Amino acid sequence: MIFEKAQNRAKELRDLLNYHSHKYYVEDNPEIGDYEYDMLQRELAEIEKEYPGLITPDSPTQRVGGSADGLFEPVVHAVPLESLQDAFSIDEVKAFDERVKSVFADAEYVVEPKIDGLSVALEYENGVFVRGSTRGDGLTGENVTANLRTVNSIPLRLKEDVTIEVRGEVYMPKNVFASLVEEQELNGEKTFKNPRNAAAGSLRQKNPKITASRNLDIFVFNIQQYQGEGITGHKQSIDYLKTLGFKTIPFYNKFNNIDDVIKELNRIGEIRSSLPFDIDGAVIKTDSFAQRAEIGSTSKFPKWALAFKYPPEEKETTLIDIEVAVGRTGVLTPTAVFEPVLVAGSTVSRATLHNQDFINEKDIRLGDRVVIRKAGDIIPEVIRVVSHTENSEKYLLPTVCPSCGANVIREEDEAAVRCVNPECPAQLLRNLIHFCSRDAMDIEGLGDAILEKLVSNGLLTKASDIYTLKKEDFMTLEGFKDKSSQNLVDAIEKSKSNDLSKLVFALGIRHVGQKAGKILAEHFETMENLMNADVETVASIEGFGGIMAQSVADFFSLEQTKHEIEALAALGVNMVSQKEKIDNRFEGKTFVLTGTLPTYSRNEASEIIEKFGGKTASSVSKKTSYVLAGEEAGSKLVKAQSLGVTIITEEDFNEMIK
Ligand code: 0OX
Repeated sequence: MIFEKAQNRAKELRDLLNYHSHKYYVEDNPEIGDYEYDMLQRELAEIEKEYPGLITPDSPTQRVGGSADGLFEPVVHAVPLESLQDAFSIDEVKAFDERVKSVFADAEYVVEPKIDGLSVALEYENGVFVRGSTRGDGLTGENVTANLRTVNSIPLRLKEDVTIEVRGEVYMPKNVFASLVEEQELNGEKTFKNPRNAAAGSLRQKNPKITASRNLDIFVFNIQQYQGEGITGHKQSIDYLKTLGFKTIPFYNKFNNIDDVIKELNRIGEIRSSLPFDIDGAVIKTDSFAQRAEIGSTSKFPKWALAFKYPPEEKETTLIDIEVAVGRTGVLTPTAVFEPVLVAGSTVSRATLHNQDFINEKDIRLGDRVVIRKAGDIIPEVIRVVSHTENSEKYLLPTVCPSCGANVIREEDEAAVRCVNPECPAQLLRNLIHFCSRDAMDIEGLGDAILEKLVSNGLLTKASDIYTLKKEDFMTLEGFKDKSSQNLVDAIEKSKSNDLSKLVFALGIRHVGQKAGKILAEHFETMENLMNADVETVASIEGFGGIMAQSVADFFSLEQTKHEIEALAALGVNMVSQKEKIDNRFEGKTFVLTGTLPTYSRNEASEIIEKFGGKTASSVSKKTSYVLAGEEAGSKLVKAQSLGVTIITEEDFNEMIK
């Protein structure tokens, strides 16, 4: 094709594609089929391939695979993207109205849904989309132009060649979210919690192709910057944004009194769960820009707008069961299992009951009729009991651990009931990770992943099993060779001679941190003494409170603990404190070193002297206590003799430090 013809056709195709893209993605009213659209797009791509100079930033071929320049670089917003003040009751809405009306008795309001997505700013120069950024902290966001270009409802070229900055909310439609989660589940991937998180995760992709595959959408609801004239109010501005080709906020009705505003809030609340996108409220905005300017803003939000938050939807159901699981920290967590109910757009059948106090407070019993809602529209929770069944009894958490059968403990001032059995399988991995960690037994190389494998292979059922592991055991693990296996065996062996303080900390006794481990080891000197100590003795140690002492006593009173300590000792793990008592035998003494000592270097000898509280000096004086003389000692030795300073040999020195 000759260049001029190609140029004309390319322009024609771009305009056609932009037109049909708008019909499809913004108006939801396509005029041509997907096939026809693809053919047009392919024709344009072919021309652009032949004449790359014809590629323009607003070409529909540039949505995916266009430039990713500046992705995630900071963008300072010329006009801040303000946030909204929240209101949770109609009274607060009325108070807002009074505040506005006290300034402008004739104020009118626009009510729009509050989309639960991510705010972004879109900048257009002469009608062409040039930059898009996240809200960030409102003042500075991140450049996400390449990712926003993949959002089909964001026009790459406006219908007028205006220079304008707008604000909108990028969101993931509910149905898109549902299929994404289904796909993630199928692939065994971590799933997104809600459409908002999914939208955020999709917009923060380094690869715009992934963003493109997520089918994000946008609603534009604000003009941030615009030089044009004649727009004096919010409703009018959104109408204008619509004519420019933006997909604007779906309803934005104007009202001249607060009662109608409240009716609109209720109407939106009622249709909320049937909308194809998540909303977390409705926004009330003073319509007139002139009035807005007068009313002004606080440092955080405009005083002319308010976000009304809907209370979470509530549903009644029957509590069928309470399941109790033991977490990796040993805490017993009760979960309510109820007849499935549809709440805030999805079916739920389980909710955490947190702990015994929560159950007591609400007097939750098996068989109850209960009210469920979703906190933040996401996490199901039991909010109250409607009625008990006849003859029902108060529910109590089990007194033994459902995982290992050991007695559970509820500490004073603590809501949680926990299993402190160090051998409890539910807590095993966490305990092992802690046991091997640097501040504990410091077994280099024995990290989370290897421990997990050893546990799942059945090679570790308690910490003491670590000391039974052989090189061959590691060789069976993927990726382990002779050398790496030997290194682990050596690291395990080395840890046997750790100080008692490390072992005490490694045992993972609740409330006993590294420092407390050290104090206990130093105080009791042996594991045996520590195990036999009663609560009072432990509590009498400085820095030990009642809770800590009780926790130590509880831990050592368990049969399982006793077995474990015996096993560790039998496998050669050190059970005594090696704390060097502070020995200041050289306190106040000054040594001068001269000549070459038979075995110590000067540095080594100085270190020993200092360790015992002594000092070294470089010249001999009357104040010198000893001159440690080696071979070929020179003038210093002579001076020492003349001053009558005691002269010692290395042999004498060794005697002194014995
Ligand atoms: C939304 C939404 C967010 C403009 C002035 C203060 C906040 N999430 O749907 N923000 C605003 O308004 C901005 N409106 C909305 N509809």
